[in-house]
Amino acid sequence: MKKTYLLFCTVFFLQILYSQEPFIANAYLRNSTSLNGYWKYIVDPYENGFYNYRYEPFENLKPTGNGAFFTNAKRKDFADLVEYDFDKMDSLQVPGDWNSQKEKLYYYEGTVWYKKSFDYVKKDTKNRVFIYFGGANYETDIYLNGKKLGKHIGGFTPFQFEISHLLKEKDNFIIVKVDNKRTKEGVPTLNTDWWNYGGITRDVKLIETPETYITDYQIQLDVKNQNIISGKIKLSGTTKANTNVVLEIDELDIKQTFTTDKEGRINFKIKNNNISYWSPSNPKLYKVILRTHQDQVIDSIGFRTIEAKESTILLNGESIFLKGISIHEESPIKGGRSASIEDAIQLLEYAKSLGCNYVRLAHYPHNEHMVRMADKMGMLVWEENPVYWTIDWNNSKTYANAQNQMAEVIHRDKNRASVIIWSMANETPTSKARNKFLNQLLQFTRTKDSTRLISAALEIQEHPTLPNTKTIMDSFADAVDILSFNQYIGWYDGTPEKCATINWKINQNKPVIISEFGGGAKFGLHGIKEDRWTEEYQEFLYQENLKMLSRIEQLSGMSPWILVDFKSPRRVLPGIQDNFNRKGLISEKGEKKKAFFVLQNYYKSK
Ligand code: GCB
Repeated sequence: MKKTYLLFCTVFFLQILYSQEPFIANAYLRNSTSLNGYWKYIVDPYENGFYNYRYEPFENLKPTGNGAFFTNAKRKDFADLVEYDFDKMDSLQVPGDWNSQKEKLYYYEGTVWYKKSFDYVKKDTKNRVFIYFGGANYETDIYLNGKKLGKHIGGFTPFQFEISHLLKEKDNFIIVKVDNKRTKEGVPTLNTDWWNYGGITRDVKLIETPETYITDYQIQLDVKNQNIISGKIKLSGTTKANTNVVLEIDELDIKQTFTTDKEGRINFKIKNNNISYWSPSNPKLYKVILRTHQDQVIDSIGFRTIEAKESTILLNGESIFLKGISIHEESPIKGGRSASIEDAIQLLEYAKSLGCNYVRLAHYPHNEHMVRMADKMGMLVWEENPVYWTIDWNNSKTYANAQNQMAEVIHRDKNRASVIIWSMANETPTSKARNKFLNQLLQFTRTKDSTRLISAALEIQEHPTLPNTKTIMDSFADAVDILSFNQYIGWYDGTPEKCATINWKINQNKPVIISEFGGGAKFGLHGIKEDRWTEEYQEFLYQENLKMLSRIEQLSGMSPWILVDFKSPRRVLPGIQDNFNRKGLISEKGEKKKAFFVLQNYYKSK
């Protein structure tokens, strides 16, 4: 009885948490009002503004009392006791992590409260208004004018709330509690090799729509027929049923009207023989317009197909080798989490100059500028769920969290031609519970998006009978479309000379992508090639690895670790690491190391 009740409570809780109406499609290009800029903040390690002294959340109390930070209380008379005042506090820039903005918050993991005031006059009184967050790490509680809008878990995907009912023309105040504490049940969990940046790390905006509006759509090339554009459109609002939606792609002479069903949905197929297919050498994007009598959305969409056939990857039916590099979401311009379009362009320009046609966005969904720019620049993309290393495999909340993050990144990026691979996880230790977790996630991903390839960064094993031979013994390798694995021969496993002695026996008849290999070097440190941390060692490691990897029959691509040195609290070697993982081909100051040119030459030859 007790058990059933508990299960009921968990399911109920998860439903509340993850059943908000999904955020609006194409928030990126819709007309909006930015709430970026300076926000007042209070650092609250004890969550004093959230719980009273009996550790009861203020939001459950009536009256709430002056202690609750989300009420933005002000002292009303001489006797009134209010022990905080947002308006007298310092400010943080949004979007941005707090760690790199304030020296005192460099290592901080906990709660910070943000506050911003704003006025807003609707264009039409009947319109609806939503507040949209591109991302905040890790758990976020959001309040408008003292009322709770909701909570979001997951540091790397968007969320929104409708605020039409609470919005005033003057003096609104939005208060956001962001908590980046790591937890054992979290996704990611306690242990990672990157900086746990906290804060409202991505754009915040207000989006105004008519009462019935275009909430979602997916428009792409038909998987089975390259002369057909197929898609789905969805309206939300009281007049969503039986409404006409016009789809226009001028350049293809397409202008068609469809009518929604009872649920406000449309499924369509349009034949067209003149489509110029999107690819790295032809990143053609079409202006696509969707229009109802009230609403209009404009997007830039590329049309391409992607398949894995035996051991080759086919882009628009033609075999392609993925010349890639792994990237963390860190700004090469000012350090910290990257958040701007300039950061995205800089990172992708680096990858271009390396000769890449592909990037692995590790180890979590990056900000939307990255995939938007990848679409424009002709860069293929691997996107990844932060199921990293050890996860609490048996915990249903952990699973729900991972699945929700997957759903949100698919929801955001399903119209991006550049995105070709959804990665489930990175370097997860095999076990029954882990296999069940990942298989469930994979099934879920396929039902959400059956048009892209699925992979995961796995690990290698010693072949059970053949000496000096590496293989993949992981049942999840049978489930994925692309077999990817990380390997560190020459760094964690021996020195670069070892590469020459290694053979590969990979039994899966699938395309193979080496999702990681690499080694550390401090830019400007020179010596003999046997001397670890020198640029020469890293250069040698790349030369030997590239020779070794070319002995893999099914090799279809790679994304070595990593484009730029990045911050990690695990990396403490003084004078060399100083909190940076030094496996970058470029230093955090933008200086190219010798190994950069080894990989560049290899890609030129491909
Ligand atoms: C890995 C991880 C990556 C680490 C890297 C390293 O295998 O996937 O997150 O940063 O190794 O440098 O050790």
